[in-house]
Amino acid sequence: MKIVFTLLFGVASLTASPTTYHGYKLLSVKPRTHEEAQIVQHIVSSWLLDQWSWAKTPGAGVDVLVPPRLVHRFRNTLGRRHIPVTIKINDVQTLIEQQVTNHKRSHTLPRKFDHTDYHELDEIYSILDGSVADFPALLSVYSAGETYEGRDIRVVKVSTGGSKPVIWIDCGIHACEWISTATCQYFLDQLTAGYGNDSQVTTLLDSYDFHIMPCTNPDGYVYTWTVDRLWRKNRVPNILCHGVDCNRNFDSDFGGAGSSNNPCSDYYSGESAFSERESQAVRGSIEALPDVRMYFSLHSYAQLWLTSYGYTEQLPANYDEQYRVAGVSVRALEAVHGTKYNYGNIADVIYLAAGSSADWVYDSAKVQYSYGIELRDEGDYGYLLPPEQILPTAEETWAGIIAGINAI
Ligand code: 0X9
Ligand code: ZN
Repeated sequence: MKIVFTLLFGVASLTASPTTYHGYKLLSVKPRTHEEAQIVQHIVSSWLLDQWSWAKTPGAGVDVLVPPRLVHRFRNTLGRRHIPVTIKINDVQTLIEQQVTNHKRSHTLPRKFDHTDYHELDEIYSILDGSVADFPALLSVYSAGETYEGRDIRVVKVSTGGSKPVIWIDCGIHACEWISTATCQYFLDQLTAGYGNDSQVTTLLDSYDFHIMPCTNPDGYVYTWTVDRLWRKNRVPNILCHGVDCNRNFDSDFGGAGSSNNPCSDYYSGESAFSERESQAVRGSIEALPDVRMYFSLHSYAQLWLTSYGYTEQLPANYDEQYRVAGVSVRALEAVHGTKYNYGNIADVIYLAAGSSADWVYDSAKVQYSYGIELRDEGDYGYLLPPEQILPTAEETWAGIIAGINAI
């Protein structure tokens, strides 16, 4: 995850001993002026800190992960300039242990969906196998490719038969964003349990096929369970460090703003567009489908419903229409648990991010409704969203997706 750590302790990480975050704090910094924001950015980049969130407007906080040896200095440096700093997570390792170490693996792999906890990859795939066995007429699984480490990148097709227009959903392209992977499992559960029982789901499946990629980056996901809970990229070996940010590897202004050509960066775009198995898998599956109507890529965190573009401040030709449908989704989402979302184009609402899947899908695969969704929360827990929030997060997101589909 962190450049400093990887460079200094690269040898340790080769032996795959778990990365620990004892004493690491997630601090929220609130610069009030442009000048203060620049000071914060300078400290973050020169101290090689790991920034978890970005502010589009001064006054909004940014979340920064600070190692114990720098916590005091960080707070003093900003305190002297009267820039407010508050603690969001007091000890990152404690939260990680609650989620990873305490996850009691049952002796037999689960075969049913469970939204009370996060699950390891083999558990997720076992649950999928169980569902296919339970709903053979509705579910089928196909492989979209194999990762560098030889893991299957699976797609679940939910179809009542024939060939209908497709809704595509992928989850977990960024390994540490566990709520994304968990939310895809909830969608599959809703679709299978709901067909014939829930009128909304039945109508949806009478009109559309769903293709859902529940874990787009399996190598990275396994690594977050075994070695580094905060790992983002895939696990290909580069010369100095591991991993490519798969959401910088698509052919949408590849290598442009918001991506890095440093293999040790969390935003490393890779050697060339589509150099990675994971982005190839998404491209290949989508290109194989004749009529994809909507694309959703689930991320965390920030509570945003994003449209293209990420690589430019310019707007797609049908922006007004995509924005309208995003608004419908966000209002439906908010109605479920009152969670507040912002929506709009990636470049305006979050930051410039070239090479993302959503932009490639819109520009090249010509899918007219292409959304990147940043799920809960707003940084109270960040990537370490407690398992108690899986169900409410998934419920509200599902409501947003259904409303969006019904609005096109
Ligand atoms: O930087 C990213 O790739 C996304 N943010 S994240 O914190 N999840 O890494 C934002 C990019 C926009 N989202 C999509 N294009 N899906
Ligand atoms: Zn992400």
